[in-house]
Amino acid sequence: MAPSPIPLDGSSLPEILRARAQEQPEALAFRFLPDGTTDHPVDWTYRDLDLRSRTVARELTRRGLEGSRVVLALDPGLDYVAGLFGILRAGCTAVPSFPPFGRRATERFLGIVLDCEPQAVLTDGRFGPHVEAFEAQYPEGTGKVQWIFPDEALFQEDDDTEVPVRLAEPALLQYSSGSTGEPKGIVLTHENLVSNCRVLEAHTGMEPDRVGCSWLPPYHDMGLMGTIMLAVHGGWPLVMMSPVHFVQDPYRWLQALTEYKVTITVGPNFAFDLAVTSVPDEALDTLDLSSLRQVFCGSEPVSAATLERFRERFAPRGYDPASIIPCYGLAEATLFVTGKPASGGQIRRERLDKAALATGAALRAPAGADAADTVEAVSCGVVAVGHRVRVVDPHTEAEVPDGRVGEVWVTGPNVATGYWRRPELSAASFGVRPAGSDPAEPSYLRTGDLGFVLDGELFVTGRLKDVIVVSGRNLYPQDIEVSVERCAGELRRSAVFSVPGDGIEGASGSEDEQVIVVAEYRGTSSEFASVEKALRAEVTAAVTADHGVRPAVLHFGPPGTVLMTTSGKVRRKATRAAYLDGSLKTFKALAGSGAV
Ligand code: 649
Repeated sequence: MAPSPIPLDGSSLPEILRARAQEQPEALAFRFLPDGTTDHPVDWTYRDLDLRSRTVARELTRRGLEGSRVVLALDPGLDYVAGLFGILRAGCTAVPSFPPFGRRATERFLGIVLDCEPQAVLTDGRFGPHVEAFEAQYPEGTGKVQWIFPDEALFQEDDDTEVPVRLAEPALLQYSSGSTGEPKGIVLTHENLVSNCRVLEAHTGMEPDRVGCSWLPPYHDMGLMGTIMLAVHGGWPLVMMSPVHFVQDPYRWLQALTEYKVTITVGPNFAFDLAVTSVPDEALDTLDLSSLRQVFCGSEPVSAATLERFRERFAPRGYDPASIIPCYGLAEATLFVTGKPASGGQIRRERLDKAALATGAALRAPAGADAADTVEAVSCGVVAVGHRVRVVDPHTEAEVPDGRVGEVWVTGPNVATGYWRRPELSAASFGVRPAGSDPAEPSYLRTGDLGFVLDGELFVTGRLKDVIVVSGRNLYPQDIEVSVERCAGELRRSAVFSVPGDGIEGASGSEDEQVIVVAEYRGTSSEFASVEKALRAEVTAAVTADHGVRPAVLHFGPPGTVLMTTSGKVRRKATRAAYLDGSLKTFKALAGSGAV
């Protein structure tokens, strides 16, 4: 199953797939676990993927769709992968999405369709009966859409209708996972897609017996560009399951890692927490994680405490903590920006002076400093080969020295060309240069993330838009959220944000921003009623002690109160908007003003 060295220079991904199908037709390409367990795996070789994706391409070509945008709205699975490569092979631009089932998914799907105005949508046959009503309800943007259902009839005979693709042409429009109201499509060229694979391969090296495993949604950057495309580019097998099956029972992820001797996998920080808390003791001895060599952890702040708990629980089952790779990236840069060096050994963590960090200086805390006065930061590693990261003062746009917090700016071949049909926003986000730099320098992407560089490694501290400024100190909501969630096992998720001081009933009319905590309580209304008072006191005490600020409002609600993106990130702005317009979920019978 050793991947053959296919010449990659100047080739696009669909061309690489074709070469793989010729040179290693019988090699396993994808193994899908339809129910999330290892009981009924479905395997596709490179020949299978080649055939299936070619039939999709042929259908698109037959319909005259070359050069057009095709929304890929299928459930996670093998047909999704065939659809993706079929669209690329037909010379179309793929727009990854999910099927429009359910209110939220339909809203987001519609947002994407209205923004990108596709010529076709490749979606689930179960949507067929709903097309007419859907078009009648949303006439603008859907009128010219051709609906294509990849059923058996589509996957038939085999003829070759490959369209040559040009590397500098758009291959994919990636919509970010958060926005419903104002979707932004990131335009990625074939060059971007290949570049991302190449730099990740350079970063991770090439193991002869690599096997990947992913339960990530295939319509977001990490699942799509990080796992599916990387596997085809490298020619090694990828074991996939649906994110739904992972979330229902996270043991399935570890079971697949064990069963298929997986060497490389990936997940956001929350997945590692979930694995620790939800795999029962009695299941532990069915696990063997000793084949794992590279375990990527990115897409949200990487917590040293989480990784430590994961190590404690799974090191006895063969997990090697040196395999973890904290990493940072974003869809605007196709995916990958920084990661722990492959030869990096243990993760790099720094204990920093909390008060200094709040003023923008990353200073190592003196040995023996009180834990309450320090923050533990995990390094996201070194920048991808061929790329450059600079940390810039977001107001003056001048580069700041190492050890100072500023906005992370990135340049290099992974960086997208801009947002679809948004020239002004694209220029402001993608076409900037640090103040005083040579105009001959390449332009940079402003990531909107804050971080600092220490000894050549990037530490991400938070998002510029989320930072709360109280008395001249920068507070990072995710740090406050950790304090909230540590208070009680029944508090599972929280969102922290600020509102102007004069906007709150019962709060002093000060100029400062007021901190609002929204938290989910896992229990019934009456259980909540019995603990509410104690909970309020505990959360207030913890936040005040850890961050020197007293929350003005604690809003508790049932699971679902905190708004999330489809990739599992907290949507602080949306939660704030829902708080302000009174639409947050709450324990109704008990709702008071919430002021403390
Ligand atoms: C970030 C994606 C980074 C993201 C992933 C490399 C099988 C298994 C593994 C494998 C191959 C096969 O969140 C991913 C690099 C994966 C290699 C896998 O290899 N994109 S996003 O556009 O949805 O969001 C971007 C934002 O997320 C936050 C930042 O705000 C960023 O702007 N973010 C982080 N925040 C804090 N710390 C981090 N490490 C963050 N990474 C992303």
